[in-house]
Amino acid sequence: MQSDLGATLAQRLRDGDLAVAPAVLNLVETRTPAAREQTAELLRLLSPAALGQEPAGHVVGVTGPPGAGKSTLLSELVRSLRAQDRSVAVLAVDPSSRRTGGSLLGDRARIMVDPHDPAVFIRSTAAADRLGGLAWATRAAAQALSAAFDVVIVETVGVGQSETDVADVADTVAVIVQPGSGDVLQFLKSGIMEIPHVLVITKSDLGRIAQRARADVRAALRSVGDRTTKVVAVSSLAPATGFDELISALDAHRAGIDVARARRDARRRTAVDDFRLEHGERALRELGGRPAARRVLAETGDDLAVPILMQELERAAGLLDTAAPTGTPTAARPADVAASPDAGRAAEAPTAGPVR
Ligand SMILES: Nc1nc2c(ncn2[C@@H]2O[C@H](COP(=O)(O)OP(=O)(O)O)[C@@H](O)[C@H]2O)c(=O)[nH]1
Ligand SMILES: [Mg+2]
Repeated sequence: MQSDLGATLAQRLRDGDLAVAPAVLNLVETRTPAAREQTAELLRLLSPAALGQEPAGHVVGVTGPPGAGKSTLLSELVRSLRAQDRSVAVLAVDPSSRRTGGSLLGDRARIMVDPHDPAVFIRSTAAADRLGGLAWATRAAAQALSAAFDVVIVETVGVGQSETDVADVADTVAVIVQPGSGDVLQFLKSGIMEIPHVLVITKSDLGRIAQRARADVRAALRSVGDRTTKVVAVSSLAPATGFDELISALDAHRAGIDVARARRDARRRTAVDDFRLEHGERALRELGGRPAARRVLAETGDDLAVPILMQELERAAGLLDTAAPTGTPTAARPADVAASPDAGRAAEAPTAGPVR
């Protein structure tokens, strides 16, 4: 692997070269130590510390149960964004195995875009290598691509956990539901599901049932005291409706938040998660748990990339001190970690609960 690949790709993204997107995905999805090093360099060079500002792209998380209409909606959303002359990258995280049966899965659409449009990039990634949550590569890709694309959409499938996961990479989280999704309403009301920034009801062409869905969702949000989530109804079938309103709702959310601060907090959460995945729950406990990790990170700069934050945690945990004499009572063994970067990941048990 080219030893300055991360730097080369970072420079091309900084220059707004959208054609580099496939190479960026190939790099972040490669799991060799050399590739991980180049990915870290890529992220470091695209961090606000290096850029002097947050990458300008709007990262939008789109999540919802299978069959809700996400792919069909994204085809139309991409078209609408392109009509506004905004470049779009879509990173779709596919659940690689079909965990549930049922007719909803029988009729799946693909995201349809103009294959000759150089300002649109679409990539599906399997979520198989990550036990719960968003693939590490997808987070890295979203961060990197937001330096060049106007909008980066991260699509995940599920309800209950996926909107929480996607919140660590997205500025704005939109949850997609179709009319008659009683489970989503229950999740909202019971607090199992984090309240999204925008709630989208699909298939509004279905008429009465769609109108009732909108009223039910509004009532569910009110019942948990939410007054900020925008509820938008769309129909993705021709003639598509609601997409200007959807884009306005996404833009309005982002305009109303402190992006730098939200991203800083998300990068810190991600660094702690990555530390745990890499070195195991035990290493995190030795460090003093999440509160101690958060304290370590609170001392670091606001604008640092995740790999740098992770190094700070490793330093605090004594994991970077490879010269430590043998017999030093450290919980984690740097040599082992280096030899098998996935050891920590593989050792993690899947978290129970999320419905995907
Ligand atoms: N009537 C209607 N059907 C839709 C609409 N959007 C999607 N569908 C259908 O719903 C099914 C699932 O859509 P899909 O985009 O694959 O959902 P995903 O699993 O969430 O990606 C497909 O048969 C679509 O044709 C819509 O706006 N109106
Ligand atoms: Mg789909």
